Amino acid sequence: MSLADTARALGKAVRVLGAAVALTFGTQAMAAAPAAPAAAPAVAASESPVAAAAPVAAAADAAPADKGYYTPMKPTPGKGMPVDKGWTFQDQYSPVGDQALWMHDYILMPMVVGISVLILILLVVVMGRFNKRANPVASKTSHNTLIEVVWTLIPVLILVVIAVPSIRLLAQQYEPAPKGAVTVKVTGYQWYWGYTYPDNGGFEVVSNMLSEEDALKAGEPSHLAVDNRMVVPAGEPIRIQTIGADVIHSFAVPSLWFKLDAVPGRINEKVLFIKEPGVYYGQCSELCGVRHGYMPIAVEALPRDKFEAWVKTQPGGTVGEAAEAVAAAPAQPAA
Ligand SMILES: [Cu+2]
Repeated sequence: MSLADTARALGKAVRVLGAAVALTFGTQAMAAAPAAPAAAPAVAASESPVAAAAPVAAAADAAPADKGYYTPMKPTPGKGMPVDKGWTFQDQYSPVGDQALWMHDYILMPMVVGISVLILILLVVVMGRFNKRANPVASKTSHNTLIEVVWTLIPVLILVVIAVPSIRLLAQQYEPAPKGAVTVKVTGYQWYWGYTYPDNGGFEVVSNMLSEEDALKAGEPSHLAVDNRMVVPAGEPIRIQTIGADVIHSFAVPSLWFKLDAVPGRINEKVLFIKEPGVYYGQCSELCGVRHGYMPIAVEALPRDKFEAWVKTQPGGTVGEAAEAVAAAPAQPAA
């Protein structure tokens, strides 16, 4: 056992003893049910402190959940944000993004490059072999059935090959969120975002861009960091609804392959699935006025328990039965 392990074990043993004392004197602060069985092994804490401490530590962590707790997550450099000298898509953190990026990398780009090179070669050949100098007497050929069939069929086949993954991807993006999914209503304002949680008490989070100075101080990318993020659970489908309060905005997060216009007078809806916890940045992507470039988006995906703890920190924030049903439901399969 290293020195650090010993210190940690000692710390936990102290916590176990503290819990035992609290129970003895009937302190109500402790969550009684999970802590009670843990109190018994407290006597043996000096012998096997790690094993005995585990349930108590869990109880201690769970205790403040009733009032909720939240510490903004530090973004991971290069994840969910643009990178220096980046020239292609950002890494993807949603199943739709994985499939779309695969289609771009393995279907579209090879075809585009192949066709461009083929056409370039054909052009050069035609310029060299069929110019006026090489053919003083012009050919009178006007039809060639074989060539005409070939140059009709090949493009048709190419389009069919593109159509299959393309339509599959499109259909996947139109799949509605399952019943009971967390709903976030995203409202675009001139020039900031509002995130309303109708299933969790109806509170609205108003999100404004941080100044460059404040963003860098917080260790976040400037012009992308915000004061209040849109917090959502990771690993489950989320129902995003967008609307514009004044003009058309567009809610777009490149690393989640998500873009949905926010139009005044109508609600647009699309499912968002974030594979893992993290901070993902985006921007308004519809020219909406003078400060269009200064209304960034920051989405923070958290494990469900931490998301619920965040909800409880919000004014009137509740975690209802609908939210529990989603947690129990099987997650959307990765494509
Ligand atoms: Cu906008």
